[in-house]
Amino acid sequence: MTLPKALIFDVDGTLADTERDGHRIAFNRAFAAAGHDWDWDVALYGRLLSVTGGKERMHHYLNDYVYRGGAVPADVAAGIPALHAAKNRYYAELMQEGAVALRPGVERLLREARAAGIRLAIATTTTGDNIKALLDSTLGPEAMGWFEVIASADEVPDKKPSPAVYTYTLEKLGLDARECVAFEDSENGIVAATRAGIPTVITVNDYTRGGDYQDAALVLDHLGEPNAPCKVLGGRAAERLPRPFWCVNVAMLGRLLAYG
Ligand code: XBP
Ligand code: MG
Repeated sequence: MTLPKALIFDVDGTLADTERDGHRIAFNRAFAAAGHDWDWDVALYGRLLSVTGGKERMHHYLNDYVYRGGAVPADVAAGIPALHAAKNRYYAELMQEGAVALRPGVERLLREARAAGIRLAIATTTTGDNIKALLDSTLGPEAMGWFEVIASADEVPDKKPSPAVYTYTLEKLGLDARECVAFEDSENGIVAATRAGIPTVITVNDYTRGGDYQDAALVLDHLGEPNAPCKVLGGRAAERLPRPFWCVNVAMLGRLLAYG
């Protein structure tokens, strides 16, 4: 059985529900601290997630929701980087408090992959500090070292759905796309990974369920745990899975690649 040579993970929404329970709350704290009456509730944040990148998301919100097509005042636009930096400080605090847990099956699969000698990488639109805050609080400070390549907005400014963060990751790993499996949770994520040619497993969350994942190898509700089997929601390889199927493990990822 040929195993994948590397697993490449998105962070927000894939490793953990950081969007709803982390970034969203941190944005709201930063807005309040700066005296803005902007409030991103759970539903509104779901709509704003169509724009990747925290700074880009704030620009979009100001344009479409606050100033509604009128010009955003220059001083408000100029305040976005500082607001974003404050958001990231609140985000780090939330992670330290343990506000967000990893999604089912994530830690299990990471540990299985390491035990099998499969290389690990991260390809995300968020920043290195935010990745570290999440991994430190959920897996411990050594977990950053589990990932041979960490490709974030710090390394690759082009945000998903651009494939740039994935092509950069492949280049650093020195691997072909079809030797790897990507893990994503969103439409922007599947477009990015697919444009880079990487077979992709989607684990949907409350924000991304119902998206267009026709290019995915597999669409699941999560990666599965012994006490919480995953559900198959779709994907090109769905019909060819071993039965009973309850979790993503390294052996089935090898078969997934073999299906083509
Ligand atoms: C994640 C994002 C990010 C986060 C917030 O997308 O779009 O903008 O929402 O992080 P993906 P920043 O999961 O596809 O990588 O504030 O650091 O942008
Ligand atoms: Mg994501």
